[in-house]
Amino acid sequence: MSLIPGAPPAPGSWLLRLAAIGSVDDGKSTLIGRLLHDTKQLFDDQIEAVATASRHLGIDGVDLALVTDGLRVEREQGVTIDVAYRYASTPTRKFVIADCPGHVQYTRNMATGASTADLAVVVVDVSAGLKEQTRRHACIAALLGVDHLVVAANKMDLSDWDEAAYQAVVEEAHDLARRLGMDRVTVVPVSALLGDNVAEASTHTPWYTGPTLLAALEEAPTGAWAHDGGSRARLPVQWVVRHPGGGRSYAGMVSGGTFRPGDEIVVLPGGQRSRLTSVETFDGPLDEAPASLSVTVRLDDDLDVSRGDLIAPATDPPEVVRDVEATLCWFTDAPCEAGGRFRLKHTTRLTPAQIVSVDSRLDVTSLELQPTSHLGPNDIGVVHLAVGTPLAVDPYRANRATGSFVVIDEHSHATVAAGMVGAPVLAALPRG
Ligand SMILES: Nc1nc2c(ncn2[C@@H]2O[C@H](COP(=O)(O)OP(=O)(O)OP(=O)(O)O)[C@@H](O)[C@H]2O)c(=O)[nH]1
Ligand SMILES: [Mg+2]
Repeated sequence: MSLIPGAPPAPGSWLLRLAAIGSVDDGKSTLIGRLLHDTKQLFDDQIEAVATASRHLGIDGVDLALVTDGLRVEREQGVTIDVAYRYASTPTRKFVIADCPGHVQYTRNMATGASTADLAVVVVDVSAGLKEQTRRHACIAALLGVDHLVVAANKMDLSDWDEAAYQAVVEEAHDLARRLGMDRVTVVPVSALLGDNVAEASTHTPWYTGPTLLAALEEAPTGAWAHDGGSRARLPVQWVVRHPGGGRSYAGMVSGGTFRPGDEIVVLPGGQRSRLTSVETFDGPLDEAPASLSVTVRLDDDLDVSRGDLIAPATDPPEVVRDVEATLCWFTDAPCEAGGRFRLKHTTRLTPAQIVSVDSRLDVTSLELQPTSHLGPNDIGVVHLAVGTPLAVDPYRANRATGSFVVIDEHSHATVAAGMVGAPVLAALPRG
C-alpha cells in the first residue's frame, strides 16, 4: 500500500533512511526540527508542546531542536544523547530520519543511528569547518556502508552568509568524501535556525545555485543494497517452530536475496544440505520471499537446526570461520587488547569470543591505519577475533546483516564495540 498519494516509484527507490551526524552543537537537531516544521510534518499540538518547553527553558521563540531532543536531560543540557527517529513524507519521497548525538561520549549511539542509513547529512558549523568529531562520524558512516554525503554548511546567518566560508567547507567536504570512497557529495549552505535553504531557497545566498537541503534529499539515490542485503540469500534462524502433528519449521527474517520453495540449501555452520519444501508467512504460503520479510520455512529432511544457524543457498554459502578479521568501533573506556574475553552477537547467534590481536588503529584525520596493540574509547581499528562457535559470515560490504556483529561485555552485558567483518573498505586506504 502506498503511504503517499499518487503512484509511488518502485519500492526501495523512494524510501530514504538518513542520519544527521556531525560534531556536538553544530545544529543537527535544529536542522531536523526545521526540516520537519517547514515540510508541515508537525501537528499544531506538537509545535505548541515544543513552544511551551522552549518557554520553560527560558529560550526566546521556538527551539526546534526540542522536536527530537525529548529526554529531560537532553532538554536541560541542550545536547542530544540518544538517537531519535522521525518520519517524514513529501509528494516524491518518504524519509526515516535518525537524529544522532554529536558528543564524543555518545559515539556508540551515533553508530547505531548510522548503521541503518543510506545517506548521512553531515552538519557542519560553517565558521569552524570540519572538526575531528565530524571526521570520525563521517568515517564511521563510511565504514557502515553509507556512500552518499549531503553536507549542511550550517549557521550561515552567523557568518553573514559569506560565500568564502561556504567554499572552505565545500573543499574540505570533497576532500573527505573522496578519501572515504564516497562518490557523491552535495554541500548546501543553510541556516537551520532561520530555515534558509532547508525547505525553501534563501534570498541571503544569491551566489548559491544548487538545491535546497530538501531537494538534495529528494533527489538522492537510495543505497538499496543496505536493506535487500545484496543478491545472496541468507536466513538466520531465529526460532524453531515445533508443529503439534510432528515436523518443524524455522522462522527468521530474510537478510538478503530471495528464497523460493524447491531451493537447494545448506544449514550453517553444520553444513547439512536439504531442500526448501515451503516458504510461508502468517498469511499463507509464498512463491518467493524477498529480503526484509519474516518467514517460516520447512525443509525436506529432518535436520538438527537451531536458533543461530543460518540457511543459505547450497550454491552460494557464506564462509564459515572460527577466526575473524574485523573492523571494530570501540566504545568503552576499558581498552581493547589481545586476550580480552567477550560475547559476540552475530545475527541470531551469541558466542564467546576472544581478541587474538589488535593490529591497527584508523587515524580519523589522516585516514591512515597505524599499527597498535590496543584501542581506546571511540577508536576504530582492525582486530583478529577467535569465536567459540563457528560463524557463517559475509564481508560487511556484501551483506550488512551477516557481515556485522556486536561485542558484549560478559559481566555487565554492555555493548562494548560494533564490528564489521573484514578490514576497513575506504578508498585507497594507506597503511602506516
Ligand atoms: N545562529 C544559529 N544558531 C544555530 C543554528 N543551528 C543551530 N543553532 C544553535 O546551535 C545550538 C546547538 O544546536 P543543536 O541543534 O542542539 O545541535 P546538535 O548538533 O543537535 O547538538 P548535539 O546533538 O548535542 O550534538 C543551539 O543553541 C541552536 O539554537 C543556525 O543555523 N544558526
Ligand atoms: Mg542534537
